[in-house]
Amino acid sequence: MTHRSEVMEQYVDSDYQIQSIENAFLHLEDEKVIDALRVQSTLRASLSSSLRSREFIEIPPVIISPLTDPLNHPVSDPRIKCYGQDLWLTKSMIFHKQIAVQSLKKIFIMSPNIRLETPEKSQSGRHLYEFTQADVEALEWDRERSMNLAEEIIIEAVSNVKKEDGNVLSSLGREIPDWEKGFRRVTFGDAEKEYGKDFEKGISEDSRDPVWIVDIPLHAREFYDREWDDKPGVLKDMDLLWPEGYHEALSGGEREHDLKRILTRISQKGQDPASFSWFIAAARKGLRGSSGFGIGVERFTRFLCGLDNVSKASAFPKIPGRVSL
Ligand code: ASN
Repeated sequence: MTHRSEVMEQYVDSDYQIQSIENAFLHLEDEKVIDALRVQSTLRASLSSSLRSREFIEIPPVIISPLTDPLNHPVSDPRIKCYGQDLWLTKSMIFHKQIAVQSLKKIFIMSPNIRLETPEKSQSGRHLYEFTQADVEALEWDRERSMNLAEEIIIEAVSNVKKEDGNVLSSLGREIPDWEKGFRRVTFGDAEKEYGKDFEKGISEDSRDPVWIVDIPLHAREFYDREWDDKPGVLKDMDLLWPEGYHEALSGGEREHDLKRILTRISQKGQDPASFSWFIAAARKGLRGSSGFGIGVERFTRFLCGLDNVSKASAFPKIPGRVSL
């Protein structure tokens, strides 16, 4: 029997930059990185205990699957062919969440995601091509309940980090105010009218508290978020923006679960239903509605610590366009 390894080549022609091994080790000696990882450890524990205390069950992450998030922006999709199946690295567990809540009802996953973003994203300070999201989903919850839960667990996490890592935050010169529940909400339409296309940056920079962006139009999102019955073309979804210019904190929404509507939405996006055959089979069997969200753990850490770059919130940061450990 012969063993053949399949090499997946992505961005082989791009102008990538090889990070030296010395730099990778120096990164782990950087005091800011050490502080950030300490804070992140408290953050993970807090998110997990907030969710567990509300009877959410943690399920293990899925790393490779025939089913993953199509996402609404171009990323390169590495595929592994094995056991006669095409498997993709997980970009998000959105469909697995929808399927798992049918029986588990309230779940969360500390989910590693791989998104091979274009190398230009290396300059954003906000992108890692391997990151973790705290991904949450609840059966028969509407968007309102998910937003309420997100506010509670975020406020609890900030308070726990201040309590347990107050000295770390002071050494970083970081002060975070105490927020009240009921974060401000702006519709996607109003945000765009006021700030133009790059409203995420404008709103985040102008705010001192987190801000919700709600009702994102269909063209700007994937097919799985549910459309309002009385507002066609507008989705029952939301993003949360961190204040002080730290951009996106989370994204989520109410999910489409009706087979006919799922098929229509896939075709509106010009996508191939064959890519989602496992999810379509689940919808054919019958899905109940759910809602949820995913919080970027490294971006949350970046905000908490006031870091200039999200790479400092990772022990082995994967920056698009760079090779690293
Ligand atoms: N986790 C997100 C959600 O729950 C989806 C994503 O990461 N694309 O909506």
